[in-house]
Amino acid sequence: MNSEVPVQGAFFINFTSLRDLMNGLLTYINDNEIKQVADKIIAGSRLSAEEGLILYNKGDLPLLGILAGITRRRINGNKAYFNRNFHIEPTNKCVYNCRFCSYHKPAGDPESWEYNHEQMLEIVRRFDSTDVTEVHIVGGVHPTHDIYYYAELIRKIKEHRPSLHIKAFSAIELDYMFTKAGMTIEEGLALLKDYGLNSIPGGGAEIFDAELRKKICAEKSSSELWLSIHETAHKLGLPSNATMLYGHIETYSHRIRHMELLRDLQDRTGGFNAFIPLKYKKANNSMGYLGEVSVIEDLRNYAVARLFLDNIPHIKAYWPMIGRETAQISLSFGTDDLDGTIDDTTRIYSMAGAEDANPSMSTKDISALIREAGFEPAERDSYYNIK
Ligand code: V47
Ligand code: SF4
Repeated sequence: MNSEVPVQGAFFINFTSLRDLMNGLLTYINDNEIKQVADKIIAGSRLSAEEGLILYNKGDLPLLGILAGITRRRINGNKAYFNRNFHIEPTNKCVYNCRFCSYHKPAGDPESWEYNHEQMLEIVRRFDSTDVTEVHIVGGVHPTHDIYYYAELIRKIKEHRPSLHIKAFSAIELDYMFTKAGMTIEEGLALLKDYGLNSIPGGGAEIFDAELRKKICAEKSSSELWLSIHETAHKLGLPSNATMLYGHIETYSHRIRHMELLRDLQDRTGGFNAFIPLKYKKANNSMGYLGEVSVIEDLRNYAVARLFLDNIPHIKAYWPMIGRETAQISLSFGTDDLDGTIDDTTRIYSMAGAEDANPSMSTKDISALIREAGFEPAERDSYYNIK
């Protein structure tokens, strides 16, 4: 039997000698704490919050890359996933006013928009002759569009293209719809599922610490509500994603606590498909004076997420936000999913100053980018079945 398995990018080592290799590497590290954490990772043990913090505080980029590379290969082998998708952003009018948001505009603003059902179906019809498999629908929290408006939209999209997977509405949009309709979370989600909703995207999580939430998105639904909506969705058979907005005023402890709450929920339900770290982008919002964290910090953060979230199968590098090159490099720091082809259908990040102003990649482009990084492209559906 050939025991050679890929461990890091293009070079290959024998797994039986992994401990020897790591022992060799670890002799160059003078810090006992980080050595012990590295040992636990190699043994495949769960990290405590304290150990996660040690990684953030003391783990240098090369070590984190090697450790996250080992873990990502245990979970996902050499595969890097992507899908064929497009977005619909129904409106950027929003009743809230998150300080980091560059997207929402008040009604009457020349940059505000609001699509009706027919205009959104027109976007769906544009993809009729293509083999997209998923539509991602997220927008602002519109003051008057209620749950029936969105349920009807889902019904019409499904009627037009039954096989299209509908991943729609952040927990924040859902909370507003349910409250307005006087429904419980369970009733609201069951209704949308009945109309054809298939899964829930990860937005609105931001950072779960209540004090920070007061400072950056005071009006938004609480962390408890966000978690409760996702937990209920999982129980109803709707999988979801989780995000974390990082690189603003949070500390490493806030990031670890955020991920710990997700890991606890995932232990209970198993319903999260992917974790998506979202780097704070500074253009056109009121927190721009903070600047942005470096690409080194992005890569360290991906790696710690991969190492800490041992029960969430996929770590997504959302390429329209961080750019193709960072997304490509991130594959060597624990990520295994690059999201999808997008086809220039999202404005959320271009308005916040994203690297890619007109995000669109063909499956050929994504596959080439993945191969160049030493990984194996895997086109997936929305449940991560390989197509
Ligand atoms: O919740 C808003 C973030 C999120 C900024 O589930 C910003 O597959 C950075 O959740 N800088 C919405 N981030 C987008 C989202 C998402 C994206 C891609 C894939 C999936 C998925 C979900 O965008 C918001 C907020 O955290 N955001 N403004 C900004 N200036
Ligand atoms: Fe509204 Fe979402 Fe922007 Fe907050 S992040 S202001 S909820 S669109």
